[in-house]
Amino acid sequence: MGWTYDPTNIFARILRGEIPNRTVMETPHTLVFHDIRPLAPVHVLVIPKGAYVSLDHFAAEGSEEEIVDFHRTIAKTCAILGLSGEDGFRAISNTGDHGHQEVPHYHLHILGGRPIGRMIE
Ligand code: IU
Repeated sequence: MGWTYDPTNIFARILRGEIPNRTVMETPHTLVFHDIRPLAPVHVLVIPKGAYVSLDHFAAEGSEEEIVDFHRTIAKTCAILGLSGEDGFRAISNTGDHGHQEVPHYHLHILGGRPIGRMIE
C-alpha cells in the first residue's frame, strides 16, 4: 500500500511545536494530548511522532520500537487518567473517508469517565 503523508496537517504542526497542545504525557516516539473538543469527561488522543497517516499505515510500517512504545504509552495514559479500573474506556481510530478521519496523522481516541454507549457518532 502507498501512504502519502501531508506534513502540513494539524497534528504534524503540533508535533513541530507550531501549535500548543495540552499534553498528558510524551515519550521519544509518542505524544498524548487532550482533544480540543472532548466528547467525554476524558478524551485524549495518542499519536506516534513519526509520519504515519493512519492505523493501518502505522501497523504496517512503524518500527517495532515505535509500536511497542505507542502501546505502552496507552497503558501509562490510562493509569494517569484513572481509566485502568473496571469501568474501562473506549479506544477508536477513525480511518480514511469511510471511517470519517479528519486529521491525516494516525491518532487513537481514548474516551472515558462515563459510559460511552454502544457507538460514538
Ligand atoms: P478524527 O475524526 O478521528 O480525525 O478526529 C480528529 C480529532 O482531532 C477530533 O476529535 C478533534 O476535536 C481533534 N482535534 C484536536 O484535538 N485539535 C485540533 O487542533 C484539531 C482537531 I483541527
